[in-house]
Amino acid sequence: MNILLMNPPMKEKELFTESSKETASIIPPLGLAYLAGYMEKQGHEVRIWDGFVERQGWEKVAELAKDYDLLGIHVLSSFVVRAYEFARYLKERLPDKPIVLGGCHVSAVPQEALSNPWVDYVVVGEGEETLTELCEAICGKRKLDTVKGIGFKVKGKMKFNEARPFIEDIDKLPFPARHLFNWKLYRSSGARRSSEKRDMGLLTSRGCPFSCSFCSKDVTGMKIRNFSIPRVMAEIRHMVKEYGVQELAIWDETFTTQRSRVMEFCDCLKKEGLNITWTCSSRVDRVDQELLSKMKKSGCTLIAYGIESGNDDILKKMNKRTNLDLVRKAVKATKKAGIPVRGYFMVGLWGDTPKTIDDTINFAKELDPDVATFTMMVPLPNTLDYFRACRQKNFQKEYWKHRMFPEFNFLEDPIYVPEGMTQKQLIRLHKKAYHSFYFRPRYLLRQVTSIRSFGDLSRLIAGAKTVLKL
Ligand code: B12
Ligand code: SF4
Repeated sequence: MNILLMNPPMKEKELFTESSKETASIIPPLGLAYLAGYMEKQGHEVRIWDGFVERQGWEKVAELAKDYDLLGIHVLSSFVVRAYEFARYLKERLPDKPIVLGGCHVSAVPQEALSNPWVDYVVVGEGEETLTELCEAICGKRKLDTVKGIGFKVKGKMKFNEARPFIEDIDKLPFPARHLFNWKLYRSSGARRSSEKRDMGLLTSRGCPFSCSFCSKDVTGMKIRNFSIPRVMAEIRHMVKEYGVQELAIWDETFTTQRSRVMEFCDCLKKEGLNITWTCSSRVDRVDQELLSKMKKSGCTLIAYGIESGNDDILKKMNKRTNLDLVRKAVKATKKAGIPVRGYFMVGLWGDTPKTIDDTINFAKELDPDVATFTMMVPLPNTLDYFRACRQKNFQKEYWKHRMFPEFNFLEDPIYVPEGMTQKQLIRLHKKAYHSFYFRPRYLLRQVTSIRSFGDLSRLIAGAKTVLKL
């Protein structure tokens, strides 16, 4: 079959604010590349059309879509409004083309996604095997009832098949089809990376065994499934050879969960002698000095920790299973190993008050990471925080149907305000977090003295402008 996989079309001003558009990265959708790689291996012709970066009008896309047998749309909760609108637009113009929705949002609330009259199928969870079987069913080679993990319609009535188990042996998946991206349309900024090197995202595993209350886990689940280290090395060699990658962004949900595997990864990467650096995300309870030194020696140039809050009680409420002392220890050890730290903090968490948010701001300053991000908590569908928020009177339960919340469009109108706080207070504290973290004399001095190139300088100016305009 000819398959067109799409991100819904977004305008630049919808993705970024005026202040963030210079500093924000635009990163290709890796999930669609996994899906496309697998479908190509099964003999299908696949194209990825990424509406976040492509600038053709909707008519042009409908024109393009005429040549395909199946139209697939990736749906994150942040872009639901547009994804549904786009599905409708395509269905009205091409009524005979099957429209399939997949992705995190669809996996969290499949009934809602399928209830759109212009959607024919939904894929719940990992898409590789499910879409393959769905294509077979659409071609008449098997019955729809036998395809695990889908929802479909029979005479207008929704029907959902049995759930599909997670893919156990993920090593059997081919490399993501990165060749389908138009790389010229993407860019990486210093905000996410550790340098100006050419970087690219990579997963070495799927799944995370923790259950933080805000985290959406409907696609990859609780059990960690690893790509074998030889396969990871093969993918890295491929990325270096084909795309000239100089820095890897390891997007595993929490890379250092399995200590001995990370040790092996570091040894093997060093042995490869590729002269590349890498960054990753981790948990503060899953690092130690020996591991960090090894990571540093094998080229790790940034670790992003989900620190979330500066208040132990809030950390408990969100089931983070960490505490402030563990955070302090991890950040100290990471700095000692010579690896820059990015701290992810959240404001407006369940149970947050102006006092606990102030604790978070003060804790961020005490830790003094190289980069800090303060996100307003959005209760994603099918998470514990979502169900908690639904019990609050002022919470709009289907907020995603009414508004979008892209990554860099800082929220002027928070989706969730903790009980007992006002929207105004939350917005003020969010701004305060950025201003008071980034405009500290100590931080500014360190940034200025670390300028080594024109690129460093322009990133610093762009970053300062972003924070100033908040
Ligand atoms: C890496 C990552 C990022 C990266 C890059 C994402 C990218 N461009 O690939 C960055 C840092 C940019 C990012 C940003 C954001 N992210 Co993010 N991110 C991730 C992370 C850690 C891995 C993504 C990934 O590669 N997954 C692995 C692949 C295999 O899964 P997948 O993408 O879902 O695709 C599979 C299936 O869903 C399905 N599928 C997907 N699309 C389709 C379409 C069809 C037609 C079919 C049939 C199947 C199908 O098949 C795919 C292959 O199995 C996930 C966590 C996770 N476990 O997924 C969060 C995650 C996807 N992110 C999330 C969020 C909320 C965001 C932001 C909105 C945060 C924000 N507001 O600031 C932004 C959105 C920005 C944007 N422009 O997309 C949430 C999404 C929850 C939701 N309900 O939508 C997740 C799940 C994190 C979490 N646990 O809460 N993210
Ligand atoms: S926030 Fe991180 S550690 Fe917590 S459940 Fe999600 S991926 Fe796992």
